[in-house]
Amino acid sequence: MSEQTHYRACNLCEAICGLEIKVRDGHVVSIKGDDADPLSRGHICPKAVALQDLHEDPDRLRRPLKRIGDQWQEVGWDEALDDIADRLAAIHKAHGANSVAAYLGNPSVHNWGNLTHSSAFLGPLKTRSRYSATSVDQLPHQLVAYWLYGHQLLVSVPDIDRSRYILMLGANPMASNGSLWTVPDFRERLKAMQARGGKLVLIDPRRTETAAVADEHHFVRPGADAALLLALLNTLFEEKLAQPGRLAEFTDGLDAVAEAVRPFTAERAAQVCGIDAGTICRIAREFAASGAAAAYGRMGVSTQAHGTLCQWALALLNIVTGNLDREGGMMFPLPAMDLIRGAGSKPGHFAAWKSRVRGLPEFGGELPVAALAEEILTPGDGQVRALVTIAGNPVLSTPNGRQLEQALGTLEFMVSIDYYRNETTRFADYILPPTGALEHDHYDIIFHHFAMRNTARYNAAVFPKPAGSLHDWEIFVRLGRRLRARLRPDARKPFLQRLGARLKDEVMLRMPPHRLLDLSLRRGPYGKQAPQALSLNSLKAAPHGIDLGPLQPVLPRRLCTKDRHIVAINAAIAEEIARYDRLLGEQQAAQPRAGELWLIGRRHVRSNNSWMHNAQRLVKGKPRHQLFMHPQDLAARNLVDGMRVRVGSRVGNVEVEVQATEDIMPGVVSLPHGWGHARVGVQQRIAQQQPGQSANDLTDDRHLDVLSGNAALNGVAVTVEAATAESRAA
Ligand SMILES: Nc1nc2c(c(=O)[nH]1)N[C@H]1C(S)=C(S)[C@@H](COP(=O)(O)OP(=O)(O)OC[C@H]3O[C@@H](n4cnc5c(=O)[nH]c(N)nc54)[C@H](O)[C@@H]3O)O[C@H]1N2
Ligand SMILES: Nc1nc2c(c(=O)[nH]1)N[C@H]1C(S)=C(S)[C@@H](COP(=O)(O)OP(=O)(O)OC[C@H]3O[C@@H](n4cnc5c(=O)[nH]c(N)nc54)[C@H](O)[C@@H]3O)O[C@H]1N2
Ligand code: SF4
Ligand SMILES: [Mo]
Repeated sequence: MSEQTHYRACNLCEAICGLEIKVRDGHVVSIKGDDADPLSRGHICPKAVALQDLHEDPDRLRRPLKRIGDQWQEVGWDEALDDIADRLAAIHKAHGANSVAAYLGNPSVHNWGNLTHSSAFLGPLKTRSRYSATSVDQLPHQLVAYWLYGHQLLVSVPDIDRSRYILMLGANPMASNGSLWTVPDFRERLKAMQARGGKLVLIDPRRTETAAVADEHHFVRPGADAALLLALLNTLFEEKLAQPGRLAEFTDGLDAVAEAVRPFTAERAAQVCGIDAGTICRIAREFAASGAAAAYGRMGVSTQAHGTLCQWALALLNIVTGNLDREGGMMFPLPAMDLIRGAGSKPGHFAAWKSRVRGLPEFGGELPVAALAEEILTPGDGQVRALVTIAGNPVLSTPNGRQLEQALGTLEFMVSIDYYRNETTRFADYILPPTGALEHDHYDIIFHHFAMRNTARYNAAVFPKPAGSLHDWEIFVRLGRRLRARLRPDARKPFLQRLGARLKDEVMLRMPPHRLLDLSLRRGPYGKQAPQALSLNSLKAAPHGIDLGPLQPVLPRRLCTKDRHIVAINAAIAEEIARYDRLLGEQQAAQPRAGELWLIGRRHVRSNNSWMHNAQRLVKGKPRHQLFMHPQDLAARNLVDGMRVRVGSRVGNVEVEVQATEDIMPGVVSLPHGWGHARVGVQQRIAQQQPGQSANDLTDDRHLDVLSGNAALNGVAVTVEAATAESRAA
């Protein structure tokens, strides 16, 4: 057969780069950047090529697996789906809806069928025991967007192509390629900004790959950003630099904000965060004077003890300087398939109920995943007895993974929809493998909501669906049907309502994702706009994607709050600021005890969370999972570079190799997450050759952002000592 060229966006990270994939005889011949993609303009990273490895990986599951003891057996789809529905329904009936929990992992938002159809399966379960990777990630962003702008997805992004100043905290786009900020080719865009006289100021406890290209980098003590951010705000108010401009017409509560941040002087913040007062004041002044500035923060300021406060303060920096919704500042994308204004929009809700054991608040129908293990392990009414995981690996990705592992072993039933037998799915009674990424069509529903330019792109599958396989969304539909038959979730409703719900269901179930896309595109903001009214057909005719132009101001129109006003501060934030003020007063924030160090995480461009270490071409070369530590901290403990050390926290220990580096703040150590593959029952043969250790065997399920319940994965107190001979032998 001759060679064919396919165009397809990469679904591995948030940059959604366009790819040009050449195939012959059912095999990938090459993967390159698609120069004609209006968003990524040819950019790719090394992970794109690993799509081929994923496609060909002999460890990738192709048939449902059933576990009997520690043996795995291939079974047919119908047999598996029937038994799963029976078992889930039985537990549901015996112990109530909340006894069945679900966890949705990160690739759920990168695979559009999961977004459109997971409710077909999870809907009939009607469980409040819902968890996802959101609460080890961006929960504070969503909560703040919901509070300020009335919708959890109304998130603003730096308009880098027109910006003159970016203040960045706790993000490393040179490794991550951007997050809650779809910005393929960050490096070139930054260079262009710098050539225009623009400046990137980075705040991070590690001198990262992004620090290397920034104009200024400042070390900050882990978890102490809130002090810095509140002091920046206070300086703006004190020096009369708070000029919200047109935003003032529809922003309420700015006087209350000024009042609330008054205790946070630059001098006081300097003591806490380690950045001197002069620098703090200078950054505030430069930010206000720029006229096109964006304050942005990601994982380092979300997954820490004051994540929500940090995200709120960042938003307020943009608002009070008039940079929100302004060209070159922080702007809101307007995606072609719009989940904010579209039918079935979910603005969010907060603390409508609490977790059973610890009373943590729900957000948007999900509980913080840091509570999952205790919900399984604690007996009583509502105890979780069955678990469904979809595209996730919480044993490696959520705090106190060892405790979760122990909990999973006690479940009555577990099913995982995943194509790997990984550290989590090995506990399942069934693993249901969906089609691989190149075997289904693709449209990015989520990341166009966070993109620095408005574009739209639909691509057909590269390879036909293999015989006897199912897409994720088809698995959901089949399981959902079976569950409905067994649980009859609407049985108590009046006949007509039941019929209505049934019909709506059937329509949804018969609608593949591309039909839903077509409807949404036609109803969306570009559905009627000449010359290129968007529909599925117009996207099919443009396989490189369609450019919809740079971001435009959208406020106050797009606000989802009452009266379309920004709610600058609410009671919860005001209370949190007061609590933080007290913590600082008692010297309890960001204060390690003698001998302790702060653990933070790290990402690498050749690694993707927990699941791409089975690609030889990504993991080859020197290991990348050492503990980074400052030479000063090594010397203080009589340790040397390259030694094996034992790292301990409240919840556990790991032994790892230590690497000395001046690029980390003294008092801080860094270990990447997603490693720790040396566990019995895992089947990822390449990953197991170089397993590393899991950072989440150290992170603490009790260490949270108090406001949201988001896990504080950064700024965990640890000790480091030499690994003993006997522990090494063990
Ligand atoms: N200490 C620490 N912990 C962290 C982080 C950190 O920075 N530090 N980061 C956190 C963040 S931001 C995230 S997002 C989480 C990620 O945490 P998780 O989402 O729990 O884990 P992943 O490693 O993304 O695992 C993804 C799984 O999905 C499967 N998969 C991939 N594609 C598909 C698909 O299309 N369909 C299905 N059904 N399965 C698929 C893969 O085989 C893999 O098993 O980790 C979090 N944990
Ligand atoms: N190559 C690659 N790309 C990825 C991923 C991946 O695993 N690999 N994962 C994807 C996912 S799921 C996500 S969510 C994104 C994450 O995208 P980013 O947030 O851009 O990536 P991180 O590397 O987690 O960056 C967090 C930074 O915060 C710093 N930090 C830690 N603690 C603190 C603190 O207390 N204060 C401050 N100011 N900084 C702190 C860390 O040193 C680190 O540099 O990346 C995505 N892209
Ligand atoms: S940066 Fe790499 S992993 Fe992310 S979308 Fe682009 S090619 Fe894929
Ligand atoms: Mo993430």
